[in-house]
Amino acid sequence: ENTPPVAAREHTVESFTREFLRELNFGQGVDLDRASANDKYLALSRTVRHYLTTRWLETLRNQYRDQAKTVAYLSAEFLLGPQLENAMLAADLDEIANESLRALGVDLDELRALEIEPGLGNGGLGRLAACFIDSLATLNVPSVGYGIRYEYGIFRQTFEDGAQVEKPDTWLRLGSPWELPHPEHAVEVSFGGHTVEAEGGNDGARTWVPDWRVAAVPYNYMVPGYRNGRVNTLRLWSARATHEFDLQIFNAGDYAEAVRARTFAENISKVLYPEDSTPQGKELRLQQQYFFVAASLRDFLETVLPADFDLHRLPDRITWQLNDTHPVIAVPELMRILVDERGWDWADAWAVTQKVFAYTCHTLLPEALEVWSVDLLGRLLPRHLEIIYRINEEFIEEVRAAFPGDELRVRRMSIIAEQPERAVRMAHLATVAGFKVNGVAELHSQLLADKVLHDFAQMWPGKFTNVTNGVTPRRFVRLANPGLSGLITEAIGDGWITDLEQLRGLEPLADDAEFRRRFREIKAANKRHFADVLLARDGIEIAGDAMVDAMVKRLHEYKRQSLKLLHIVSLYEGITSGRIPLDAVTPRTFVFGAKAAPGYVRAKETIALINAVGATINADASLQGRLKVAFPANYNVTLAEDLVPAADLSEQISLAGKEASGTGNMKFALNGALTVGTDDGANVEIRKLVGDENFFLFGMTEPEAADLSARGYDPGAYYESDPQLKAALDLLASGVFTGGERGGAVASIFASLTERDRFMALADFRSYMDAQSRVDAAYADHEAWSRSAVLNVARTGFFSSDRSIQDYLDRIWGARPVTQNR
Ligand code: 26Q
Repeated sequence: ENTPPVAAREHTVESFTREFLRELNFGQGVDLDRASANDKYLALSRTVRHYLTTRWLETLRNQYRDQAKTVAYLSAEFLLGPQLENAMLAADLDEIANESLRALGVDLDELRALEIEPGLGNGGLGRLAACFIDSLATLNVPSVGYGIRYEYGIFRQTFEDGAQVEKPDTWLRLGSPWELPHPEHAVEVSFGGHTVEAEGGNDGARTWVPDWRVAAVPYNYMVPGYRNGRVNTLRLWSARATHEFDLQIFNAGDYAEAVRARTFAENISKVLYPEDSTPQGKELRLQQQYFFVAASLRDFLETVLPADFDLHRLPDRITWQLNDTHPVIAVPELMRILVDERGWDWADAWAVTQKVFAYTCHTLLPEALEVWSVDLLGRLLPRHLEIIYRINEEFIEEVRAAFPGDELRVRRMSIIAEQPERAVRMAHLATVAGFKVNGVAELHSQLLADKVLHDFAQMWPGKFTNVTNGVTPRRFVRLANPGLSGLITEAIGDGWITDLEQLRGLEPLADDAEFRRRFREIKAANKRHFADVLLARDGIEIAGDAMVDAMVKRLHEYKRQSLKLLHIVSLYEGITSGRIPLDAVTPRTFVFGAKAAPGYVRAKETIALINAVGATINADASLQGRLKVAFPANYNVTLAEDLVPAADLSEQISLAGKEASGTGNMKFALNGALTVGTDDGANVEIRKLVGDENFFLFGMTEPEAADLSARGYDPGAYYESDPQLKAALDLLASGVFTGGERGGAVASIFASLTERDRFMALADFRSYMDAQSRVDAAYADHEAWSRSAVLNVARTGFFSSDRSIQDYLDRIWGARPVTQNR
């Protein structure tokens, strides 16, 4: 209240130029004519940041003054993507900066290209967190994101002879102008040791005697709302050795050991785990989880709340939203704080704890549900394990009371699994402690309640809800697709940027030939731009005007990149065998983007095979360039922003019932690509909104897939009975794509598809090929295709992450927007 507000920077070209040169001179210590491109990039970024700073400080002051209910989004991943453009857009500086730099003879595009994106996430879950904090700020919700500042984000993918090779992601090497470290606000996080009887005598209390500690240093990032005067905070924690750590060991005289020990502590935030579906129970991963959760809870309880705050009122002040089970250790941590540190009785602490956490589940695959062995958890967090045991005891009593005599149910529901080893089921803990549990698309939420967490939904039907995912229209339409954005704004004004349902206003224009012509022109320009990017970035040459058919997502068997590959191989087989006349083939560029978890052998084999097929097809002159396969390495947010606006066709072909939601599907539809997809995840909702005639549906439904799997799926039967499928698979197996080599990846993928395949790719092959024929036929009619494309844009405004956040507010958080002074 007493701090005088900082004067806001003036929004003029002169003022911007002055600030930029000041940053260059005083921040980088260089003159304009001697400055490197990186100097200019850093100076520009800091200049833009400073324009937002006044609002940021104001937001923080208001947050402290208002003591409004706050949402803390706890996530092990935030896949932010490039920051500069987004910050310029939010601060309304795009035009001013452009003009200022042009006058100085500085090429803004060259500087933008220098930014290394913070890749602090694996894929969908991490990108969702980034979209959500953008929408929270834009919707004026008092909120804060908490996560980990990994020194190395998701690995940089390279290809060597078509095989994935991982390189470290050194995103911090040229400086990091978007973060503000606060070592003076470091908090300590403890690990290991044992527990002893407590002094206080309150029910449930014990005392934890840890045996090592690390410091968690906060790094703050600004999260600007879209031109609404709010700038929220994302707080990422970095691990540092504590001084105590040093003293103990340095005093013992072993210098080398002391330095090694520092490294051990600082390892905690060193690297993002690149697995996203079959996580190993690695000790360092659990350290990461507790590290950021313990620091984040302390931060909120001790610095955001006033010192005299009565924690019984905690549910009025906070919801901790748990992004999957990764932060679920927060539950026993809060219990430990209330019972052991604050002296509350167990029952009081549990009553409050049950009102402050909500859990979002992002999967349906049983192998992706996190479990931690009791052995490991007890060694690293002995007190937390005791607390989990007691939570479980009381929970099991509740189950027995509700379902007397049903011991099988008790075993199924227990937080502790007994087989194959004794372990904590984090999803059960989250479901027991959370006041709400949500899935991320209608179908997913239904399957959660009916299958994955059925017993829990029977016990607490009111606890389960759905919030369908969304994506931020600022980044994925306004910034990524300036051409389309201009066309939309010209037609319906610019309100759509913060109220995406307004895109509905475009519907009548789907029937306007002139509008469609302009829409096609923009798509064509986006394709040329994407072709330029591929050439410059990867040396990949593609036709500027072929259909862009995109499948970009993590490499997973359930997502079925191999089914896409079979389509390509089948086309090639048809052409080379003379069954398909070349002039009947729609020119297509198949674009793949996919990282495989480093230890996921079959996923890596699939990558190698896609590259082998691609190399063969791309080199085959007899195709006259009609088919191309482009697999740029290291697909990331930066590349997505160039690909998505260029795409004609979006491939969303997971086995029904396996993809929780998907969010790439939304980005493509919003940019006017049509979807070829299964009845899975959010595809279901996309199709319902755009209409069957504007969507290429294929494949089994979820009940059909579940039924086939239960009856016994026999891939051999499909192989034998569909001559085209057999021909494609045989061509693959023949070794023509691999220089005669029939072993290795070829043999392995052939066997995985034809022997036993949990994801039943061959069962959907025929229907997929038929859908692709419908795609070709539809694409041939440019007018009808662009009409469908415009309708896809007009009807998918629902998939704004602003709408998702509004749903979270209404169905889960019960928090309210707090408007800033503008
Ligand atoms: C867990 C423990 C140890 C190591 C790694 C992990 C881990 C890390 C990342 C487990 C899972 C993930 C990521 C999961 C993910 O991205 N899921 C996707 O979430 C999207 C947003 O809801 C959905 O759209 C996708 O359908 C879902 O696959």
